[in-house]
Amino acid sequence: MKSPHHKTTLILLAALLFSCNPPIPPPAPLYPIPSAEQLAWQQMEMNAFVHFSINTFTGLEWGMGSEKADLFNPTNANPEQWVITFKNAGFKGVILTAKHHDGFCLWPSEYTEHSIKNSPYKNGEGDIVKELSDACRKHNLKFGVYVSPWDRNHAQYGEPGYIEYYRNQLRELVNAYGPFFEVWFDGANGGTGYYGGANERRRIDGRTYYDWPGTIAMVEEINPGTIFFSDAGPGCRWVGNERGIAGETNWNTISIDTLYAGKPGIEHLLGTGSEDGTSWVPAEVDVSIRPGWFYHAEQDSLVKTAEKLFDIYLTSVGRGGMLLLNVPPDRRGLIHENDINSLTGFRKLLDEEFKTNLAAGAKARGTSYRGNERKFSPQNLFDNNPETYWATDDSETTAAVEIDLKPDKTVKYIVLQEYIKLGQRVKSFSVEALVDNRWQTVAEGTTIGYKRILKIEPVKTGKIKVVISGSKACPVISGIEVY
Ligand code: FUL
Repeated sequence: MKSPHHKTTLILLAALLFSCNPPIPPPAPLYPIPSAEQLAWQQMEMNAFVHFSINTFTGLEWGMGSEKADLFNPTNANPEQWVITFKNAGFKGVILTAKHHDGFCLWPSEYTEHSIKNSPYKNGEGDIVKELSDACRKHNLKFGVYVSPWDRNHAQYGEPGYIEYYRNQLRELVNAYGPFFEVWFDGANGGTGYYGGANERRRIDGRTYYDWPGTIAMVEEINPGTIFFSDAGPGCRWVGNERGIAGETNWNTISIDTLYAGKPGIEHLLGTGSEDGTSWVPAEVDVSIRPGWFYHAEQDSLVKTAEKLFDIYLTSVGRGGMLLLNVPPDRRGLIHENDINSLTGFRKLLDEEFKTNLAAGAKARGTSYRGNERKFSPQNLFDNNPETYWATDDSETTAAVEIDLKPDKTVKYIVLQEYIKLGQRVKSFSVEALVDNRWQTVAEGTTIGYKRILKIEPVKTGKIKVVISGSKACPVISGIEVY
């Protein structure tokens, strides 16, 4: 029989061993960090925007608000065709202009007569918001709405009564067609409008008039977890242009207390975010597949090509942003053939260009990793698991990893991903390729964020090195792909 002393000695020994080698904790979060909803939203990467309304039938981009409801008359509307088109192209969600600046509602709102219920579409029995949200549910895409705060039809626009009306409409929408993954608050306001017949210019103070916190709290109560888009977030922010381009430096962080929707002069800041920003508000890159946001037959020949869409993908998703690509249905109520062709080509390009990850299963050597623990080793970069990562000790803010591709491969793209659950950290990095036994710099950059795609001059190489040259705290990288 073993003595009780023997047992005590064993326990002591184990305790001693454990105290010499306590498990290395993961890096502490670097605040601000994304909410669970923001994280899921960023992982969607690409969504479709649908501008469809009275403007589709008048040829305008901004209706005055005086248009007769009977102008809205799609002959063959088929929101399911839109959804199938978007799904085939790789989009994960759809956002519809339930109401644009002219105030016309695509659902039979009980709060106004300026809606689809007074149009010839399905003899006033149609409801595009319902038809599209049903189709999204059927095909497993997420659904959201754009509800223009500026309403050129409403008589009370500019007065408190309109805010009540706006909130009633939002509540009506969320209750009937929610949950919404995103709600879009557009900052645009040109002043003039029909305003119930007044036909005048009305100014509002964008800082105070809408009382966004009150509106957001109301929607949140019915539909928790919605991402609210505006120039000032809080869920996601406008990227500052409508050309499909996020900043090459793109922080998810920004200080929103001084911002508000429609504030002039903040476009550049919205594109880059700020390194020391106090809130997590990722950038959304909204851009149209056509010159206009609404369908105009004369723009049928001006649909962006598959190649152009691919470039936009690189400057949006490839810079850590969300791509919101507008594809407007035509007067039939269908996505036009030309748009479908471009989208099909775009999807083909994505599949071809990112077909084989040359780093999958590669051997990697890191200059260092956290506590020399396998849990944090660079091998995690290639396991295709977004939950594992390569991290260094807290004291290190630079690091490098070498990826063995042997035999030599031709490399065109490098994809880097930070583990943003613990915050955005990397401030500068470079990528090198070993050519004729010499390291050549093939790409340099600042931020990485959720995803950074670097298109490089094609290079034949057996080894790629990613160098993190500056980071706000120890770098935490979840993936590197090479194509
Ligand atoms: C802008 C609007 O004025 C355009 O008509 C369009 O809806 C675009 C997405 O946002 O601010």
